[in-house]
Amino acid sequence: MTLDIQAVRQDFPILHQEVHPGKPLVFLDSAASSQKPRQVIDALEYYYTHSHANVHRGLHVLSEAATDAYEKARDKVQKFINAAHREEIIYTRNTTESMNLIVQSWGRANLSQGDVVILSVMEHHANLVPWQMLAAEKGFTIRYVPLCDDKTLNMDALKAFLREGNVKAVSLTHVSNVMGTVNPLKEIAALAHEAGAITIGDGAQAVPHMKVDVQDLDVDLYAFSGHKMCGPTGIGILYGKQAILDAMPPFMGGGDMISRVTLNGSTWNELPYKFEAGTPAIAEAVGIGAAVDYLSGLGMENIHAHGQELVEYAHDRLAEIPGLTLYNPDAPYRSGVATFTLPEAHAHDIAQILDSEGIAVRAGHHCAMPLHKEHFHIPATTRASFYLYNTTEEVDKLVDGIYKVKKLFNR
Ligand code: 7TS
Repeated sequence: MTLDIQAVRQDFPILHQEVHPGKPLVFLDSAASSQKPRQVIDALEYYYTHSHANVHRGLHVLSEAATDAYEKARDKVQKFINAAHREEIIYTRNTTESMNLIVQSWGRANLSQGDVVILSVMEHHANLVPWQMLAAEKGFTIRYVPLCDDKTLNMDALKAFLREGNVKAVSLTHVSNVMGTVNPLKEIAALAHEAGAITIGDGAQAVPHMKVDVQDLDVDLYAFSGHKMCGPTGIGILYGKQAILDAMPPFMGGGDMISRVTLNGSTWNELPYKFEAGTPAIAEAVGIGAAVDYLSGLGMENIHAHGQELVEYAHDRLAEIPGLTLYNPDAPYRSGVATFTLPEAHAHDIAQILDSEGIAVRAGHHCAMPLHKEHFHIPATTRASFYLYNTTEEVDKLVDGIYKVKKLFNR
C-alpha cells in the first residue's frame, strides 16, 4: 500500500457510521459522487464563517477576501491539471454544464450540415444528449466509435471515421464510468488534430483517479466535476486552450460576463469571466481548491496506485463467483470500477440486498443507456466503484454480500 488508508479514512467523518443496525457503511459508490474529507468540510465552514461576500463587486474587506479565495482556488485547479494559463479554467456547476457550454457555444458557432462529430458508444449521457440536441437543430452528423471485444475503444474504427473527412470534433470520455476503460486521449488528440478536428475530453472519472496533464494530453477542451474528487457538489470545471475559449461566444448572459452594456448591445468580459455569468458558486470553488490541496497532499500517483491495486483485487475476487459476468476491460486499461451482472438476480435487487448489508453500490444504466442497451444488450448492471478510502476488506464484504444474494435467489 502506498497510502496509509486507515489514516485517510480518519479524514472522512461520514465513513464511520452504521447504516443499518450492526452494519457499518461500506461505501462503494464514489463514481456517482465521492465523500468529503474533513479538510474540505472545514474549508467550506471557514469560508462561510469568516470570508463570505459576493466576488468581483465590492471594495470592502469581505468581498476582497471572497474574491481572493475564489481566484486562489482557480490557481490550484490550474496547477493540478497543468493548464498553461489561469484564464483557461472556467468554473461551471458540473461536467454536464461544462459539456453543454461546449456544445452550445463552440458547437453552435462551428457546426453545420455536412460536418461530423465523433463520439463513442461508451459515453455518459452528458457527452451524448447535448450533441444530439444540437444535431437535431443544425443537421450535422454524429458518428459513434464502437468497442472492441476486450471493451476498449475501437481505434481502427476511430481512424476510419477520421479518414472519411469533415470531422470537426472528437469528443470522448477519458475514463468510462461503467467499465473503467481508460481511453488513450493523448493518441486520440494527435489523430484528431492531424485530421483538422478539435479534441474534447470528458474527465469526470479521470481527474479523481489519475494525474491529468492537459498540456501533455494536448486536448482542446476538457470537463470534470468537483464532487467526484472529494470536493463539494455544485462546482465543475471547463478547461480550454486560451485561443479556443477566446474564439467561443458566451454561453449565458448576465452580470460579470460583460465588459460594457448599452441599450443597443453588449461586449464581453475577458477570460475566464466571459463564461461565468451571475453570482458563481463561491464557497464550492473554495471547496474544490481544498479538495485539490487534499489530493495533491496525498499524491495523485499514490491515489492511482491504490485504485489500481483495489480494482485488480476486486476483479480477481469477483471473477471467482460462479455465473458472475464482469463488464471491465483487462488491465492496464481500467480504472476505479467493478461492474457486473448475475444470471439469477436483477441489478436493482442485488443493490438492495447489498444495501441491507451496509454496502452502497449503484444499479441501473449509470447514464450510459446506449452502452447497456445497444452494445451489451442488457437493461442494467450493478457497479461497485472505489476510491482512496476503500480497502480490500471492503471488497471482501462486497463478495460476501454477492454470495448472500446468490443464496437468496437460488433457494
Ligand atoms: N461524464 C462521466 C464520465 C460521468 O461519469 C458523469 C457522472 C458525468 C459525465 C456527469 O457528471 P455530473 O457531475 O455533471 O453529474 N457519472 C455518474 C455516475 O456514473 N453515476 O452517477 C453519476
